Amino acid sequence: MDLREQMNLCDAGDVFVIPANIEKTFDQISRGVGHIFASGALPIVLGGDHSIGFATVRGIAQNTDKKIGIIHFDRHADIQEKDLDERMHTTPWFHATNLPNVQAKNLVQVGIGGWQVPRPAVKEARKRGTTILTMNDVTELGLEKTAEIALETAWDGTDAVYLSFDIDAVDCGFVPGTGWPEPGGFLPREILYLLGAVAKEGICGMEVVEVSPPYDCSEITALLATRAIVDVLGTLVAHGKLGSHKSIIRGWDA
Ligand SMILES: [Mn+2]
Repeated sequence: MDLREQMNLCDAGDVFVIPANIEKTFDQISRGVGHIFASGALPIVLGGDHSIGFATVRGIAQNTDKKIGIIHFDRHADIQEKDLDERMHTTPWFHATNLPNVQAKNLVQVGIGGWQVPRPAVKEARKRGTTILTMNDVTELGLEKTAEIALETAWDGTDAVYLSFDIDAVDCGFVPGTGWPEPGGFLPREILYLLGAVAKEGICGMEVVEVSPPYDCSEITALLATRAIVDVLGTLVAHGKLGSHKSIIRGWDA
């Protein structure tokens, strides 16, 4: 498949953020992503660290009256309320699942089990009843069953699903260009399979986060991030789901 024959691709450029002011940065990201989403385009967001997950989901959630589930690939749970008294890259899902149309029961977190999974996050995930599939769970269940559980959870009573891919879900041997490299994660072919398997049902947006070019070698991390995105886009086309998100946009009639 040639994606350029199937869709119009546009680089909307960077969101104008203020790195020293994370709350203002969140507002800017939500406005930017919300604007793209409300236009009917499918937002594909390249982070940035995982703090943006709250702002990206909020941007979409604010432009629909429908419910949104989240499929989250990561070695980290990222669901504690604060870190060093701030909202940051360990906290997006606490705040995203406080949004009125994003429920914690529709958040599925796949690949968790890095050495930096703080107790406050585990406590919060249990309290809110998110679904965590650790890397060991994935190994025992197999990829196909893992994708099935992820889809069932995220789509339970929802109208759309957001896909959040933290590159550190992949074993650090394949992704040196990230801030929290973790041994023992997915193989590239495993994560590409899973991303495709969950994208088959359609998505209302996608982000790839925690890619850090200054730490990268031979751009191999950036290459995997790119491959993840084009595989998801190809999957949407192959399954007739490209543009399926438009039906949930508030005020959209086509
Ligand atoms: Mn992570």
